[in-house]
Amino acid sequence: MAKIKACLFDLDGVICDTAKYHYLGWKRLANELGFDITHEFNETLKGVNRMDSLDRILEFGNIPMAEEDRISWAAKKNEWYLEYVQEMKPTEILPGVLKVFEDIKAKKIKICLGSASKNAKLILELLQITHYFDDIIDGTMVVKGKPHPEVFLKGAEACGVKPKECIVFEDALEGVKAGQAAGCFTVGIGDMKTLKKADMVISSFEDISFQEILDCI
Ligand code: B16
Ligand code: MG
Repeated sequence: MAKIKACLFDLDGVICDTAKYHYLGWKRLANELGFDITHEFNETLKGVNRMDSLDRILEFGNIPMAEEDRISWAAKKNEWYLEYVQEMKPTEILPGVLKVFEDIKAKKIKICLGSASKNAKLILELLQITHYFDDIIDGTMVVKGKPHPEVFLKGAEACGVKPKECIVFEDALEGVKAGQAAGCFTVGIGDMKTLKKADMVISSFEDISFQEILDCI
């Protein structure tokens, strides 16, 4: 394995738990359309971009919808999501994340965001962690959603390094697939069974140091 020169971080589920706010938004949308979504179903939406998530939800609720209406429902969901995240504070940064950022910086390795979210920059601001990032690739900068590797290929390019010199940190299977398709070393964060495709799986940044991760590559 090549020397690691950049770390590409997913946002939702890796740095903070915005999934619960996405869930509230999608649930409200489903309810207004006359059906409901479960927490389990919401799990399958992790890492999936806004329009693809909406398509999966409409399919789940068996609701055919014209393109124009899909766009306006997606916009409504986003308005609700923005209301919910308004009060997010640095206390919502997941355990161990700041320590891992500091350890990466100390080794002069770059930090880049690789998120499907079009609201990623706002969330980084609310959490007051924008200054840690050398580069940010978010949902406004990619055409193809995860599991397509575009977001991580652009992340590596923005950092001026090769994909094989990057570690991707991801909580979603779609994101792990994207990281692998890009040719990066992938670290899954969360459940071993769901993320077993990753090169390495950890339950949280609290349980392992950055050096221990490097030692596994
Ligand atoms: P937005 P990530 C993803 O963020 C979320 O996991 C996913 O649930 C969400 O639908 C997607 O961003 C799009 O978000 O509606 O804010 O553009 O995990 O790639 O950081
Ligand atoms: Mg995620």
